[in-house]
Amino acid sequence: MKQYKVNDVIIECTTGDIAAQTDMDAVVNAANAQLRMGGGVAGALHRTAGPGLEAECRALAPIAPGEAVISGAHNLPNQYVIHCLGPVYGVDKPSDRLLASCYRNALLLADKNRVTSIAFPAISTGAFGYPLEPATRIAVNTVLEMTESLAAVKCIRFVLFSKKDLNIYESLLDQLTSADR
Ligand code: AR6
Repeated sequence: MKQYKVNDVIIECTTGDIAAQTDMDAVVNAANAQLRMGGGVAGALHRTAGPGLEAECRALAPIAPGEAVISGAHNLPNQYVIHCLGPVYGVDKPSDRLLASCYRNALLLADKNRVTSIAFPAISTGAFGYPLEPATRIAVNTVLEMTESLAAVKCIRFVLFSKKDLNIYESLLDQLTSADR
């Protein structure tokens, strides 16, 4: 797995399943507003977590685009799930700011809860239609900016579904962090 170190935070990229990140304190859900099961990332996380996750989430819903809330992880191999509602591309505007808020708010919430490691999927790039390249630039730039102010979070992992998506993340991180390595 490729790793980058920025401001004492390790940033990693890998392909895989967000529901199988056994070494991470927290995983991020690309949620729907009602924090229900759904497909994609939300389906994978809720299926593995079991019905207790939906039950806990009832009191936290609904959330608005750009927001993040935290719950327990139930049967997932983590301590917490941080649920973010990404923007529906071209519908929830400004989509770029709302997507950046997801990453920022998720990291602020993680740090507040003393999470040391957190895994993100590519929020909004599936059912919500955000093109992967601009979404990657927002994800990576926001995470890089946030490394300056994080106290507890020491490892941030991007979990991508395909090798093609991974290559887009890695080439951007290569480009943006070359001065740090
Ligand atoms: N692990 C990692 N990445 C995944 C996984 C997985 N198990 N499954 C899909 N991806 P999406 P969104 C990738 O649709 O666009 C849901 O139904 C996928 O290839 O999960 O924010 C919710 O209920 C894509 O690149 O999230 C919401 O209604 C990325 O994860 C809505 O979809 C995000 O795809 C949220 O849509």
